[in-house]
Amino acid sequence: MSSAISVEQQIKLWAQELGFLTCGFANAGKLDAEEGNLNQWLTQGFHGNMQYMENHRAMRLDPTLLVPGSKSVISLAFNYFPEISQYSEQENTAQNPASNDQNDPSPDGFQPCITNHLSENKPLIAKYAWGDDYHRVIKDKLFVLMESIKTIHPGFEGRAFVDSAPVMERQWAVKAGLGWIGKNSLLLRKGVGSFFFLAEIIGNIELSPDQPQTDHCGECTACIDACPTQAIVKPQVIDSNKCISYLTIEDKTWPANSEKGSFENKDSVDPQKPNTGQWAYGCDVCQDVCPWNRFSTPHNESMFTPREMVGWSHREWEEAVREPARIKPQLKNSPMQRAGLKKLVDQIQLALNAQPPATQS
Ligand code: B12
Ligand code: SF4
Ligand code: SF4
Repeated sequence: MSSAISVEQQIKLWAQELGFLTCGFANAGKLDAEEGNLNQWLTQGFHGNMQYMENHRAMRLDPTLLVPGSKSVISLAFNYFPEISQYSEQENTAQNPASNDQNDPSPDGFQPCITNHLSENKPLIAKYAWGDDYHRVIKDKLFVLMESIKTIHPGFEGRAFVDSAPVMERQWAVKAGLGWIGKNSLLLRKGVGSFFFLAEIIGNIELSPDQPQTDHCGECTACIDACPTQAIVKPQVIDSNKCISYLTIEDKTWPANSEKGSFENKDSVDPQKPNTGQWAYGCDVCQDVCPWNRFSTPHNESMFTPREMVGWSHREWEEAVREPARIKPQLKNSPMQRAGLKKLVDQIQLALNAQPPATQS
């Protein structure tokens, strides 16, 4: 390490070299301010049947219980915004920002890419899931970063996390100065948007904390207004039971109710559950409409190269539903395995049956 730069600067440099969008530091300790809100969210049942969200509550609020002896949280963001769009044949740059001024994210005149839906309804897959499983891809980079830290701090010990542990990742990202939590509850970063994963290294060295950024949502409510199922019940609060992402990824009782036997057609779907429309896996609506996402630029991570199925036509999807063996190879090393093939096939069928939303001009 060059003595001209600090340990913090050196870690940020290594993170950048590994392809992370940004990296920041926070002192490890209890997230006192979050305790009441987390308890309230769980008491209201907003976690649906994600039982794991009820577990390890003390650890979730305090990383020093998860990683004993830890002093700092190194928070990192990794871009997954793809070059192509499922909504149109054009590239994602077709979002045609009304303004490129990073200080003026005014939604006025902004053409979110969601309005470019094809008239042909094909099943939509959330962008984060188009490539190889991010858990593995990003964790490997975190391990490399930890090894680098050891070269300047031989006594360094830490653990790496990506969406895999009781860690309040967005709250730590805020503390580490990566961005602010938007009304859609996701971490947003000025000049970048929100199409990135969060990850952390929780370790035993002290690092100077970064300054939190201010909130830049302002008067905008585009995500709340656009959510197809009204799952954003108030700013920053998601009722998972209503969220398409939850239904299509996490809720193993949907769309086929295991008690009622297998899913046959859309009429057998529980009418009490929200309509997931064209979304076969995950949902990007509250990000697609966010004016800050006009600043998204494509990632250059080869492991996130989209699976062929992302570009399939309506007919190809119909064939795949009739013959799920065609889908199976597409799921190799994919985060979409989380849903399981059967649930996924049911959701693709539902999406094929869905009415495409009226194209806005
Ligand atoms: C559970 C979970 C979900 C659930 C619940 C969503 C949620 N917002 O919590 C479901 C399945 C719905 C989900 C969906 C998605 N997720 Co998710 N998810 C998680 C996970 C595992 C835990 C989040 C968590 O702790 N939730 C618990 C609640 C309590 O936390 P919270 O939302 O921040 O709640 C706060 C507010 O509700 C507030 N609050 C409560 N009551 C009140 C009252 C008032 C008045 C106020 C002001 C506030 C308030 O306080 C709470 C605590 O601070 C994280 C990974 C991690 N370990 O952090 C990924 C994570 C948040 N998900 C992620 C992604 C990418 C998604 C999707 C975009 C995927 C997709 N395209 O389909 C969607 C987006 C949906 C959305 N708008 O949130 C990324 C987000 C990256 C980013 N840029 O922010 C994460 C960080 C994973 C990762 N490592 O990258 N997810
Ligand atoms: S992911 Fe979709 S359903 Fe969930 S809050 Fe966002 S827009 Fe609503
Ligand atoms: S759409 Fe608007 S309110 Fe929602 S997160 Fe983006 S800037 Fe904030």
